[in-house]
Amino acid sequence: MKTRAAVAWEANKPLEIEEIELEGPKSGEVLLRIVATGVCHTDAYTLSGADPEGLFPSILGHEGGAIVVEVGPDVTSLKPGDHVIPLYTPECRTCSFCTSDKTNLCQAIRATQGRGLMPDSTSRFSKKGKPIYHFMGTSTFSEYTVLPEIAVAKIRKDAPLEKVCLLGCGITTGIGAVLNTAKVTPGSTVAVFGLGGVGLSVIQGAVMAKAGRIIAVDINPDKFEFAKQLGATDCVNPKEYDQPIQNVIVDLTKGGVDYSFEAVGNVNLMRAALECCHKGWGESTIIGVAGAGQEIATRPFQLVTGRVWRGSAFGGVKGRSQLPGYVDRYMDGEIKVDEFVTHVMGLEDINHAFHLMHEGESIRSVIQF
Ligand code: NAD
Ligand code: DAO
Ligand code: ZN
Repeated sequence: MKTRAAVAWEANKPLEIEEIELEGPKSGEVLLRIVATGVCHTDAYTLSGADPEGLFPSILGHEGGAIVVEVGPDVTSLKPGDHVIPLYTPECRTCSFCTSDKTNLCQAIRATQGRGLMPDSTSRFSKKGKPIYHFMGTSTFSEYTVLPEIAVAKIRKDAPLEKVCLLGCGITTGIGAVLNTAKVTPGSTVAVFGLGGVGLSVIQGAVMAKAGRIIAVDINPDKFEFAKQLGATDCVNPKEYDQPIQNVIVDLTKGGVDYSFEAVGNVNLMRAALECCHKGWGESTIIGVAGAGQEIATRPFQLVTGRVWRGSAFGGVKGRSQLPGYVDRYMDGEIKVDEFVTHVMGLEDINHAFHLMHEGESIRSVIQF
């Protein structure tokens, strides 16, 4: 079949909107109609060419809301008409990672997904016979896309897909990092570095965990108003201080925070986030994805004296089992999503969505097909 898609033909070039060919679902795969998709920092990172694993040409996009159109042979858990969210972190429920109960990082299709291919090592997308790569196993910048059944979370039909698409990445990641990875305890003090969609959702998670104090850190003061609306108790701009931001936070909290989160992807901030933690028990969670080849550093004595460094992918959330619960909590008013949608546009304007993100003018742009 044909599908209208935004194609990334080359790194650092605008996406091109065009009709391409899409092969139907094979065994264990489903054909989805994408109703809406968010545009995330990670799409921009890969498009920029800075991602060493970025493949071109490809169809980017990973924050989708979709409807199942057709199922391939051997699909048992989905049927046409089901409303779904694509998962860049699948859940096969049988691999050693899925059955470990220690991680959400399913490895069932990791190798082919990383090579921009479906599990049978081929692509479903092409143009004039030339294959176009999948991206993060999701490729939501296309009106139709094909995914493995294990990479699709079925959700309730009354949830608006043009909103809950954002639960496919940033919002769930921030909340999950607090609730599943750090397991923030009531009354504790939290610092979050970076107030994009992910960091703002760390604030949401910290409120849900009943944190006593939530310190929001960003170099763009325009982000502070929404952070406060979500529940931040203090807003700190590192540019207003002439000492390292970790020292500022240690002073502010009389010893350091119980939990910190880095949601920027800056290795210097990752160090600051660790070092603003309280001696003896403070725990820092890295969420941000740093540039290729970058490394983190701190004095090992920071860890010897009780601070803990950890990381979180997709908020530790197992997509097929747990994401429907996040949709329920949104529908019950417990998770805010609508407020994160600052811009809505058609696929033809998707390059403008990237521009708004680079200028720090959007939290999330949502593309509606
Ligand atoms: P974003 O670009 O919307 O937000 C980043 C924020 O950081 C902005 O508000 C910016 O002003 C702020 N910032 C930049 N430099 C700063 C500095 N030196 N000090 C303080 N604040 C600074 O990004 P996002 O969509 O919220 O994503 C944040 C990070 O999380 C990215 O690296 C993204 O790739 C990553 N991410 C990780 C996962 C995961 O599963 N681990 C999932 C989604 C996104
Ligand atoms: O299992 O090795 C693996 C890969 C897991 C991918 C996790 C991705 C987390 C961060 C990506 C940025 C989110 C858009
Ligand atoms: Zn698995």
